[in-house]
Amino acid sequence: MTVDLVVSPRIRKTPFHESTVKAGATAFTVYNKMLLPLTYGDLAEEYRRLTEGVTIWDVSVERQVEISGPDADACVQYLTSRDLSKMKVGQGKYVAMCDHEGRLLNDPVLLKLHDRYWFSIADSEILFWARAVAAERGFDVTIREPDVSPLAIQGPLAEDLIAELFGEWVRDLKYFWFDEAELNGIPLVVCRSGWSKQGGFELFLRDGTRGNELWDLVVAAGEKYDIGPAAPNHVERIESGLLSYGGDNTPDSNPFECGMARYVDTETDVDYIGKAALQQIKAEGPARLLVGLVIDDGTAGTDAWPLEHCVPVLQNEAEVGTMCAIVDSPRLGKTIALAQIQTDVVEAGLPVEVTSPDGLLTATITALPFI
Ligand code: THG
Repeated sequence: MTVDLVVSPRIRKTPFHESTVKAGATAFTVYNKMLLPLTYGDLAEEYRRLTEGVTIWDVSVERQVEISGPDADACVQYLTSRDLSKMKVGQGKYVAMCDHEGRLLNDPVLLKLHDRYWFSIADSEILFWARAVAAERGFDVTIREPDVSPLAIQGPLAEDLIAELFGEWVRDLKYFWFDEAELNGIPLVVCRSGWSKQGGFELFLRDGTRGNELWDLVVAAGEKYDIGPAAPNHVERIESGLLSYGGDNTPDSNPFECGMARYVDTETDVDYIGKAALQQIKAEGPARLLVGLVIDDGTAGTDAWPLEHCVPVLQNEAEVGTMCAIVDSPRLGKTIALAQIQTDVVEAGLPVEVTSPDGLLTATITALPFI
């Protein structure tokens, strides 16, 4: 039986969609109201290529929320719980956006271009939020979703490939820094970034009509590096401790409970939404922490990818947290998980138990990242 996908203007195809289908994408999900390819049918091979070679990912779903105009600096700062006063044009920063209670609304990569900012967002409605805040505050800004779609090139061989396509200058880009560039006249931003710790770049396509052309150019140049199609990799990102917003946290989590403490500046003169709440949470200490779990023995039904429901974490039969992701790590040879666990339990450092199809499994709490 084949099931056709019904796409409407509500659920959008990406500029690379045709290429991903041709390359053999076998599963998609919806993210920011757009189709995100998840795999090309062999996750083990995609993981191997990502950790040893180079892969190409359609991550157009990381939509940009663009803020420009006379008050852009002030508006962007007010939306961000990180001090941006030293941020330079050409720089990107991983940031937290919080509400007035300090709840995490999104964890974008923020790019500062010469005349505008892009919040490169995870899966939540930041366009509405930013427009509402700007209007209520009277900021003189224009906020829109531009025609910009990131294509990630990830893996240890990514730098050689990107240098071949764009020149040796890309090797000097620091993490999250970027520059504007063209490939065959296709307008792009080339940024050293991506949702893996294997090294790599993102090409922000600035003309959605030319996505398949860009895909083909990268794949042709990547042939000699044995490039292959892949997608944000659940196993690698858990090993690397990268947050999946909405996957690892609840709508009530604050950034301290999501492993984002180092991106919250509470001792700063700049003002931003949620600052007082975040100062108070920091002073009192967060209720939970995002930590790693190493499962002591057995497998916890890890083919259930991703976990459809978060499951309780127990200690002496009492619920002390929630586990929302679990995988077998090829590089560690262990089953590992991400969980939000009560701070006092984390600090005590004693083993916990997770519920699994195999029954209760003992697990050791560990700091992130695993690798
Ligand atoms: N690329 C782009 N936009 C994005 C993502 C991306 N938007 C949503 C989502 N991914 C944002 N989430 C992350 C999470 C972690 C990192 C990048 C994006 C990351 N973290 C490094 C770390 O944790 O070690 C470094 C962060 C730092 O120290 O500044 O890279 O992938 N365009």
